[in-house]
Amino acid sequence: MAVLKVLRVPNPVLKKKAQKIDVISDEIKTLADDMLETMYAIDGIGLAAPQVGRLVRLIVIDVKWRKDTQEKEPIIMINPEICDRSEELNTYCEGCLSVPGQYEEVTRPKRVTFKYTDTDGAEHKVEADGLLATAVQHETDHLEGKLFIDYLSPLKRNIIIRKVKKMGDRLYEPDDADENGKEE
Ligand code: K1U
Ligand code: ZN
Repeated sequence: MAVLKVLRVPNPVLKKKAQKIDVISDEIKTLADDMLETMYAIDGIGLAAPQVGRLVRLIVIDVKWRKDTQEKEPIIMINPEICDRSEELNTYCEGCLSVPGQYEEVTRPKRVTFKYTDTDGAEHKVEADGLLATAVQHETDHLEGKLFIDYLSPLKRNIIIRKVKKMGDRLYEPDDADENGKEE
């Protein structure tokens, strides 16, 4: 397994639509394992294939991940699709591994029903709320080339992109933030 490089805004790959996976090849299974290793290595709860430069419809999520106990409950989703969204909304302060160090409130449907294929080719349909519902929506947005900052005003979005560009390739350190959690 390998830790992959995660693309950051404004990389144009992040704005592209990912392609459906027709064959669950060994290459796709290895990519899924590498994405999980990458997600755990940088403390994420999700990761989508476009974030590691692969334009295929593959996401991984683990909302149960706890670094201290190493408790894990990974889900690998091939061709995930949201089939139903609640009218009731929920606001969550989201982050993104492609927009390091930046957190903003995003309002989305509170509950969703989604389906996906696992690496053995079995189909699953799941009803979710809470963090899983938010994470599935965030990750499936990545497959459409949409980022959480696209829900913000153009002004806020451009300020965030400028901050991430300024950061270059260096790792985000929480020390970069001031006492309000905002970066210099
Ligand atoms: O897609 C990604 O870049 C991963 C992203 C997923 C996500 C975070 C928050 C809400 C929805 C989706 C992250 O994991 S960023 C890390 C993070 O914000 C977080 C980490 C642990 C618990 C909660 C959030
Ligand atoms: Zn993201």
